[in-house]
Amino acid sequence: MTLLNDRTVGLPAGLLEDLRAAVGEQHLLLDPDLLPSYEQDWTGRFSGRAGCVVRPADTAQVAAVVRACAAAGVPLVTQGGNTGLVGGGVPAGGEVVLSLRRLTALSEVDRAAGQVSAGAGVTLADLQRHVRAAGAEFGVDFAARDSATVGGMAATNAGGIRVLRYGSMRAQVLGAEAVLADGSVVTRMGGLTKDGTGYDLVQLLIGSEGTLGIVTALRLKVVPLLRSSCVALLAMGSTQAAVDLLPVLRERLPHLAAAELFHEPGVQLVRRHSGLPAPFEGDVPAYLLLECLDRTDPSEDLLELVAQADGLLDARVATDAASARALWAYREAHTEAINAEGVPVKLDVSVPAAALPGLVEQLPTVVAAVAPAARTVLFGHVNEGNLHVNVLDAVEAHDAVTEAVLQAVAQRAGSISSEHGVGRAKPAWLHLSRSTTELAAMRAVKGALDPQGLLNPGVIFA
Ligand code: 2HG
Ligand code: ZN
Repeated sequence: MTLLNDRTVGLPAGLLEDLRAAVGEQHLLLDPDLLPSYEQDWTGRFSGRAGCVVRPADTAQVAAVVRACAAAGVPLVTQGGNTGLVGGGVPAGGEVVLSLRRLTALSEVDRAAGQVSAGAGVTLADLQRHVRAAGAEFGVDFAARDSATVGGMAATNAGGIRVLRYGSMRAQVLGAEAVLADGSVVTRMGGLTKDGTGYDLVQLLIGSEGTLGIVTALRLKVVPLLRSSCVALLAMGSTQAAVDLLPVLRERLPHLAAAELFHEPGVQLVRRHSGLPAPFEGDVPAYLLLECLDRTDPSEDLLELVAQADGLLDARVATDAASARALWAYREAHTEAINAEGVPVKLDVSVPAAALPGLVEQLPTVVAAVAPAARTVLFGHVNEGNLHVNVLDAVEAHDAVTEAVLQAVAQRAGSISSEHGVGRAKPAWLHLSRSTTELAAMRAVKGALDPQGLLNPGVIFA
């Protein structure tokens, strides 16, 4: 039976038949009741109608879908776990949504090479469980681990809480399989750590947000599994004091695995929605969460640092796994607590570390100038100068808030997107971080690899 609805009537005749042949009746979704979860991001900030959704099972089926869409001239939007925060995996209207969540193959961990192969649809949590069972660890971690997929993480060059130790997603990727815009397949899954044979196509795809090709599998580095952890939550006298501590942390804590910064407005929201008790008595100017990971107990070094840290007002050190999780909750629950309050203007920026305290101080004023009733919540990954700027009660001033914040970032030689990508949210501001020459080169690459503009149109470039 062919189910036609007002979405699919826009698709050229024959395309639905080709898509059905490519993925099978069951995995071509046309029923309007089944589509909404693919048509909206979970924050409720981006939505658009899908022409249909296809759920291929492997690279060959992805290639068949892309060939069919290319022949029909119909654009595609690739989607993983749909945890993206810039609208890069949500249709704008009428595209074929290509969900890669069924590509869940995992290879055995190659102990000799320290590598594993994963299908694009493997969630971060499943990858972590898989490699841990083999006595290894994966070098990227963040709060959306249960839903985010490795394909989406590669597409956005995801960062998270372990970047200071292991680098972002790009640093974990040693190979990939990808379907190009004409349906041809590039397979470089050999995992060579040294390979000087010309352009690095795999790395070109990382961070390209599905605009240059569709990554269907990845060859990933694994890192040692370190079971001894020590977590401390520091109440700092100021953001400046937290930033001033960075060189000391790097010098004194060789096992440092996370350094997260947040502030009182975020903690208040987290407490309101989680019921967590106040971590310290009274308001705290800046919170710094530190985690050390090692083979043997790293707590001595961390305790020593805590005892001597300049600008420290108070500290809590977790002595067991449950109390470590409790301290992490103050940081990890930020995103959900913010969303429980309403739809935020959400920006992800980075500046040189030395410029971070000035930006933290200036942003609430900059926002208030264009949205007087707004509540600004700032948190992020302090070592990378990466700040998550969430502004509540300001949706009607979305573009003005975005403009004001991103200009303040650009004035400090920062990036308008640190780890979430450009997506559909920020193409209009890309020029603040990229020169005209760079943008022209990027467009040339896009034009060469996707001349019909079929892959994620409207993402990165307006
Ligand atoms: C995090 O660090 C994520 O928790 C999400 O990058 C940030 O919700 C956000 O703004
Ligand atoms: Zn983050």
